[in-house]
Amino acid sequence: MTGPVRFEVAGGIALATIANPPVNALSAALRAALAEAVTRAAGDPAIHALVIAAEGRTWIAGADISEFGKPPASPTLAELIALLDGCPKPVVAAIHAACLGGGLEVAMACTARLAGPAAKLGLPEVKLGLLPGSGGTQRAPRLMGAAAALRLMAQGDPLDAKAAVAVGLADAVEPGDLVAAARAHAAKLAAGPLPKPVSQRDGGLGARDDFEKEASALSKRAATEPQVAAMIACVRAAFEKPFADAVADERKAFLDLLQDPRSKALRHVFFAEREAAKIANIPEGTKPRKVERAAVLGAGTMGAGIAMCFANAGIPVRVIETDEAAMTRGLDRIRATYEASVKRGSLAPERRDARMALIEGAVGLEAAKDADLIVEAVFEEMGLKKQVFATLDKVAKPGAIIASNTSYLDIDDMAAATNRPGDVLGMHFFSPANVMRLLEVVRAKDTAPDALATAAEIGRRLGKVPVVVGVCFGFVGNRMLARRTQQVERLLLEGALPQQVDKALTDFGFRMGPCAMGDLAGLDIGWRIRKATGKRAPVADALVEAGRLGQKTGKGYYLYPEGARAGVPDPDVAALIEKVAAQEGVTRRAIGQEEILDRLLLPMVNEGARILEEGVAARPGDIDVVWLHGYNWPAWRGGPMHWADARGLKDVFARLTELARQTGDESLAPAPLLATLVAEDRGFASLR
Ligand code: 3H9
Repeated sequence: MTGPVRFEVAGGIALATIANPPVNALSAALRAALAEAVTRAAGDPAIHALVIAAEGRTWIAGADISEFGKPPASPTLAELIALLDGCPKPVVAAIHAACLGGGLEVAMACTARLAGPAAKLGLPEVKLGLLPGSGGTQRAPRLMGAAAALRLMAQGDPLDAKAAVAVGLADAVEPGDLVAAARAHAAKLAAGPLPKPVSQRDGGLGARDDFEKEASALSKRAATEPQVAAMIACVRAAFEKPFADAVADERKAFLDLLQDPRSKALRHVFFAEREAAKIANIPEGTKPRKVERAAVLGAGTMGAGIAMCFANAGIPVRVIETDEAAMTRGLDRIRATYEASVKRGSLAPERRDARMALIEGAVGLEAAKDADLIVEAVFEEMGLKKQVFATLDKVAKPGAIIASNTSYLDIDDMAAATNRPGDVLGMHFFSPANVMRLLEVVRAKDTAPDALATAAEIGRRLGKVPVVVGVCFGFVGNRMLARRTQQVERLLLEGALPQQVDKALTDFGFRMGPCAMGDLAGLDIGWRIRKATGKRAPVADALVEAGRLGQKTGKGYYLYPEGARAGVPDPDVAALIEKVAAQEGVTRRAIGQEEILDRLLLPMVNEGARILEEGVAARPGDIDVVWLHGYNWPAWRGGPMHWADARGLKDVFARLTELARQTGDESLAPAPLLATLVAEDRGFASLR
């Protein structure tokens, strides 16, 4: 047998070994090869049992997600599973690693499941907006009880080998030679009467009450996540319907979910995240440099957060300040943050101590001399940054990477202050740096490919999602955010109130609206930048000048009575906005939620198109990943560029044209790339 399955027979036991890199996904070729293996084992009188094993980093990662939405190729997964279910000889799954989704459905249709110590068994379909669609919602409850099976499906996180055995999903953990043990087990099963397949087992579902309790605990999620509602209904059917009928219901639910825009968005995110990990336009095989020690310049909020990222990843880091007092304040800030985690119970005291032991304070740039990677997080002022880079050029060891955490400033200018521009790049962390997952890795004009690869690799070591972007004001995330912020100000002037603006975005799926977010961050930050750059935002300026700096002063766009975290609408703000609008000569009008949403999101999409045109982002999916991990864009909306595609670029184009006309704001006119795509009847996805 050729293809993704090796088939060999020894001592009357057949062994089918799956080799379908990278993750043994159940592609059409793998399904066909497995079906052939089962048919051969079933039909050959010299074979008494079959073992299914696999090589590589997973056993089977699930259905091949890239085939979803294409015409189904026979044998389908359901057909393969029916073959296994009806196999007249025992089939033993020898699961050495991750066994997920359709992979677990294959395993559950086998007669027995042996797990290696590194095995992980799970049904992660929920994360793709789906449910197990090949009998998983019926077999898992029969093996582990309906309540536990529903929990496994709704959480989507896999169980390790021991836990899988404890709940009944696997039969035993085999610490030694897994395949040999599976063969021996298969021979033993072949010697006795064939056990009933899981599909025909009576009982095993556990108490109905337990299941209903689990289901009602999920009712809130079920209201917004159709896949959760569907899995509750499917598992409930296990109590109420014959196996075949319940599987037919499950199939229909799966196919419906496959068409749901929310699942399409989540599947887009799955691939976009993996694609973003691949750096465009660097020579193949570029190796990252070694990073054993890091230094962070500046121990303010950002610097301290970045230093914690290194310590959390086990990388020794020196936090460098200009004087003793600032350095001590920074270290105290770090200690206090860890302390809070210990108090909350999310960090063990020993781990706090281990992390603190990796962080060392120092004064003066000389202290960066032995670092392999230096992240500069000093004040956002180009003169100062250039000075720092010029000094680092003299101090840093050869080959050290010198990164700036700037949010806006030109990395090329900083690189020009050194004699080693190839080692200079941006590493833009998002606040709070120890929490937010996005890392914009900024590629400057002369950044060396291996320096870029190093920053991306270190980002992953820090648990971040690195996305490579180019130099421009605000890079990808903040440049697009600026478009939204501009519209917030205009909407408020023209007639909306903060709570209406925020509601448009929270109804869309964001956890927080821009006004509440501004209050949380402090309105004085933007005000100071505007003052320094000669810009105005009449409403936001008036708020700050009235002492309303946000949560820290108990009032901003909202009122925060007695330190409340959630703001309440404040009639004084409505009055202030009306006054400012009158001063600006703007006649306020009622603005509907649909217009608010369009005006907040479409200018961002338009800016995204310009970013793509300029090559600041390599792929539309990269922009989506930036917004998902840096700004809490709801994953089930797929990111701004996917959302625009799903809405239809013709409509996006028409609305932007209309908004530009209505407001007289030329920046809202559709970007040339948008015009081209619409003319060619294509979407952003076609640029991948
Ligand atoms: C399902 O099973 C539905 C059924 O119930 C019913 C069907 C009827 N398909 O993540 P990595 C690719 S739904 C296609 O970097 P890791 C991935 O794109 C499925 N491709 O590796 C990447 O490609 P590239 C349920 C897949 O070691 C490469 O493999 N299963 C699939 O960090 C490496 O991926 C899941 O949801 C796939 N299923 O992590 C599991 N999986 O190199 C999804 C991966 O070209 N997968 N690829 O960019 C995962 O969670 C992780 O990939 C895994 C490995 C943990 C397996």
